[in-house]
This record gives sequence, structure tokens and C-alpha cells, in this order.
Amino acid sequence: MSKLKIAIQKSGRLSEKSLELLKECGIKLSNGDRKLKTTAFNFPLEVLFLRDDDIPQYVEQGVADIGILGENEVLEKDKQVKVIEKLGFAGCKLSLAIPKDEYYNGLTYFNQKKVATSYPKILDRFFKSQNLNVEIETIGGSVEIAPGIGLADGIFDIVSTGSTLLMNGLKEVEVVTESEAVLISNPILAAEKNAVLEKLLFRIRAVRNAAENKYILLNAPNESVAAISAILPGMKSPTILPLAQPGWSSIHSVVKEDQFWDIIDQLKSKGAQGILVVPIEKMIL
Ligand code: PRT
Ligand code: ZN
Repeated sequence: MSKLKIAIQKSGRLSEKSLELLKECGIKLSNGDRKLKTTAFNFPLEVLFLRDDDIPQYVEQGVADIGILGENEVLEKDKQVKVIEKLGFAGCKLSLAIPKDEYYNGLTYFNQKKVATSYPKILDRFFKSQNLNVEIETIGGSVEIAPGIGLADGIFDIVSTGSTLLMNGLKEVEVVTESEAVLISNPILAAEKNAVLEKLLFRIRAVRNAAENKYILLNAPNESVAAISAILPGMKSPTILPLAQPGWSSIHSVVKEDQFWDIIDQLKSKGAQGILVVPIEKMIL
């Protein structure tokens, strides 16, 4: 079977999570420190370690077939690549920020002003869509210091916790777009490689579904089973098993991790006891 080539970030915020995802997909990589590339020994995959900025170009050219990187880089590089799956990590915003004491009266604030960024294409498209005339100053890094040194009136950059803005006396005034790590692909893959990609995607989805869901087990008096089942729809419907103690049942189901805390009180008020919530390792829908 021909090998699928995946490009991931060599070192940076996406590296560990990208490798972890492959590992959770059961893909074992040959040991050895990350050089330029490595091969999986139980899956037809070759891993190339690159700078994230270069990944869209390499995937467009077919040097790599697929890649993992931030959506922000995909949007900025504007190459012929297909986003095939959102991966749920490295979430961030791309925002406009200005000095914190400035009065902000809406987007027209930026008209005839100068904004520093490392994402000039995304920003240019945004200002054009808003019919604003803004000078864009492209810089490679440390964008947040630009207003302080008189290089620009505002900045457009990645914001995560907001502490970088705070430390530099800036405030976020507009979120232009959001980003997370995504899987991209060359738009034209040979059939064999596409088959490997489908296998990989199947595994990625199983891992992601599992991460978002928990297995829940609880005991309830038989008269509450219907009400509790209505709160816990499960994958198809909950499993209900009789307990050894007459009049009681055990209910098993799957809940979204982020919904669990919202429904816990409802479950208790309906008589649920002995509630266990356990992680799911893989989940195939
Ligand atoms: O060397 P290479 O070119 O491969 O890496 P890089 O330095 O270009 O990228 P890296 O590793 O810093 O980030 C990779 C990707 O992580 C980005 O393209 C984003 O998709 C994503 N990501 C998620 C972030 C952040 N969160 C983030 N907070 N990338 C950068 N930041 C920086 C941001 O630039 C700003 O300086 O963190 C600062 C803001 O963070 P807060 O928490 O202070 O708001
Ligand atoms: Zn980069």
C-alpha cells in the first residue's frame, strides 16, 4: 500500500498535540528524535516535520499529502488545499487590538489608520469586506509591541488568554475570525492514498468522539427509569439492566462531557444514585 505523507509542525504549539493524536489513533512512529521525517511501522504513514508556515505550500505541491496546522495559517497562505477536519485543539482568535486608553467607536476607528500584523492577507480581506481603508504593516513577530514603539495604531494578532495584550497595554476590540488546528489535504490524492486517508479519518473521528463523550452508569428506582432515560438519550437509547435488589435498575448511557454538569442535578432529582462517569477510549458512531 502506498504511504500517505503527513506534515506536522516540527516544534511549537501544535507539535505535541499532533503527535498525540497520531498515537491515540494507534499509529506507532519509529523512535528517534524528530529529524526531517519518520515512518509509522504499523500504518502506511510517513511523517514530515516542518515549520507550520510551510505546510500549506508543501501540501499544495504534493510534497506532503496532508498536514496538521492552525486554520489561521491556512487562511493566510491561501494555497490550493482542502480543509478536511477540525481537530479541536490550539483554539484561538484572530483579533484587532488598540491601546487600552483609546476610545473605540466601532470598526471605522481603523479608517486611515495603520495596523501591524503577521497575517496581512486575512486582514486585508477583512478590511476590504468592510470597505475600510487601512494601512497594513506586515511584521514577522512581536506584533504586540508595535503600537508602543510608534510603528502602528493597532495590531491584528492571535489572542488566546488575552494576557499578551494586557501586558502590552492593549485591548481587544474586534474578533475577526477564530482558529483551531485542522487537517488539510492536497485536493487531488491518488485513490490508494485516499483510502489510507479515509482510514486515518475514521480513527481521528473515533478519538475525537471519545474525547467529547463520557460513559455514565447510575442506579435508579424502576419508577424513575423512564424520566431518567429521557434525560440520557445515549447513542441509540440507554441500556437498562435490572439490579439484584428488586425495584431497582442500572442505567448506562453516553453523555457529552460539556453537558454532564448541566444534567447531573436533574438526574439526582429524579432519584439517580451511585452515578459513575468514566472516560471512553474510542467511540465509533
Ligand atoms: O516555528 P513555527 O513557524 O512552526 O511556529 P510558529 O512560531 O509560527 O507557531 P506557534 O507554534 O507559536 O503556533 C502555532 C499555531 O498555534 C498558531 O498558528 C495558531 O494556530 C495556534 N495558537 C493557538 C497560537 C496561540 N494559540 C497563541 N496564543 N499561536 C500563537 N499564540 C501566541 C500569539 O501569537 C500571541 O503572541 O500567543 C500570544 C497570545 O497568547 P495569549 O494567551 O497571551 O492571548
Ligand atoms: Zn510559523
